[in-house]
Amino acid sequence: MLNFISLLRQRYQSLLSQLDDKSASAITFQQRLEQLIFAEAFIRKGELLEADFKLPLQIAIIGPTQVGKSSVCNLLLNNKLAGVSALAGYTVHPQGFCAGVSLAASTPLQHYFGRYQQLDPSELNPNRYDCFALSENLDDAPLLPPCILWDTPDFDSIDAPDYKEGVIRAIALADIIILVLSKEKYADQSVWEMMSIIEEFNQPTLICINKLPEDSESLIIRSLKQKWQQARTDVFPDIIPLFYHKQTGCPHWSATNEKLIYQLAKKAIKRNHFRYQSNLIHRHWSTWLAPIIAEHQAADEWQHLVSKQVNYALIAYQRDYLNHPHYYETFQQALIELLNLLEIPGIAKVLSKTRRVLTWPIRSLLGLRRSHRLGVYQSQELVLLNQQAKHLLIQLTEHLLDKIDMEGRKNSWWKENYRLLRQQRNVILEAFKQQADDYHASFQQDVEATAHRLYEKLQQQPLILNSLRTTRVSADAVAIVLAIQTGGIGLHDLIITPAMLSLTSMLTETAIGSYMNKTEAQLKKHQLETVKQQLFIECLQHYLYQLPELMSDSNHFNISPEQLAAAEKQHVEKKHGLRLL
Ligand SMILES: Nc1nc2c(ncn2[C@@H]2O[C@H](COP(=O)(O)OP(=O)(O)OP(=O)(O)O)[C@@H](O)[C@H]2O)c(=O)[nH]1
Ligand SMILES: [Mg+2]
Repeated sequence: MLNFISLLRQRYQSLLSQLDDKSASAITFQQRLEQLIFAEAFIRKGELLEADFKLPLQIAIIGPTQVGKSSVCNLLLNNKLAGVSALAGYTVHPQGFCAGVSLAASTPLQHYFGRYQQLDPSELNPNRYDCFALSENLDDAPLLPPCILWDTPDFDSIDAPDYKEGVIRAIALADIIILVLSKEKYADQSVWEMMSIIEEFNQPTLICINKLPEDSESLIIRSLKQKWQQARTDVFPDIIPLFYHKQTGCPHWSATNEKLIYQLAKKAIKRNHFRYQSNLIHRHWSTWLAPIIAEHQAADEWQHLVSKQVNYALIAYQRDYLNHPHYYETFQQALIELLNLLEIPGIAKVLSKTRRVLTWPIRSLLGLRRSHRLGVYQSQELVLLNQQAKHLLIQLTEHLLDKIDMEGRKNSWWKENYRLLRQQRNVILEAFKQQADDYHASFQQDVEATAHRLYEKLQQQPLILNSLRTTRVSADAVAIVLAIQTGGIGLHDLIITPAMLSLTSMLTETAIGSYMNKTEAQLKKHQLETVKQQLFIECLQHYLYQLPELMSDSNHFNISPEQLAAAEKQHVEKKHGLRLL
């Protein structure tokens, strides 16, 4: 699950970098990105618990800028370790202070913080955010149970977005939260947004109201309670009012609240972490995945569109070639091959030469063009197939333009697909042409096989065979062969010449007529299936289906339905307690 959440986070991050900061989608994506960083950090915390590192109690002091977080941290540590300043956004790194525990006990935290580097507080650089510090508090801290106390950066100042990830990591790590607020800041939207997001962590919380003016305590607490109830569904936590102590220059923690943090520590129950983790993911799951599902739907729609166009192309292929009385030539090629097999004296030699021209057109074409001695034979079928492929791409381009018009601002997927189709057009057409040439060349074997079947059938009818051998076919055929050789006529002209007509009529009128019709129908059926599979499905449709996969990760999530399904499965299993280790 961590891998999938990290992947989602990365994709949201790169998409966000492409968006205009102020756009509505940028704001939504920013929110989701934050939720994902929270979830990622919380899952990492779960990994620490699972590995049973016996980590000390973690307490995070959080709050908006200048409320006195670092001052409260020092107060609790009974030491001046955290940097205090009147400059807003002074603390920019999570800083952990080991109170009553050794620094060595915090070693696993480097794994938790991932790309964040652990440094000594003296090494922290205010201009580099991806680090955190850990140090030991050597003084007695009577208000704290043994723990690591974290001073954190603010989450509301202008620069906060730059270092917020550090705050999020410290918060997700914490077993206890100490929220520090002041009279000026307790009502800020940023505070309650944050408190709402982290409710799912179920961390025992304490609120410290710092810089409190005399006599304003009850009024602020009442108003604060309202704010809490608007943002959260859990019980309103303990409040500690902190008054300024003139002698120390620090807030003052009253003796009556001395044991409060010890009591909170007892409430910090780690064993429920996985339930909270799964609730957290469950709460946001559908929102996080919505744009990915939208991409999958667009891809499905695209595939539907492609297969519809492929079907139209196949219908056109049947209408304009297979079932076209003038243009269909494949079976006629079988008949020419039959002529050859009949070995009619006088033309056998000429025919066998011509056969190479007629039945191996692609291979011959090159030779023919080079020699210029023979007319160029161009397969009607190939011309038509390549035209169909071009037409199909034009139709798809038009559909994509319509889609872009219809979808308004949400059309980036379609725009990108349109761009890719235009960019890949020639590659696709060239691949199709190549595939069509290969098909056409290899299909001649089926043509020959058909001729052989007819010939075998004729051999069972010696009377017909003999009369065929003595027809005037020979004289006509020689004339036709010569005509083709000089480039005067093409194959479809040959079909309607007296030679072919006499051959075909002879065959259809004799006893093998029905067999011949059946053989022709079989050849056509097989041809349709071959063209459909090899050219339209495995070539054209395959290329077009895969087009969206060329989209760049910086513009699109590009998370496959399989990846999504695997993550869904893991999520459901976790939800039902079957934790995957
Ligand atoms: N008057 C008064 N000032 C205080 C009190 N606590 C802290 N301060 C002052 O408030 C300023 C900010 O204190 P910090 O503890 O640095 O506040 P912070 O929340 O850590 O601030 P950032 O790190 O910038 O987010 C400092 O100048 C402190 O001296 C208090 O109780 N009363
Ligand atoms: Mg500070």
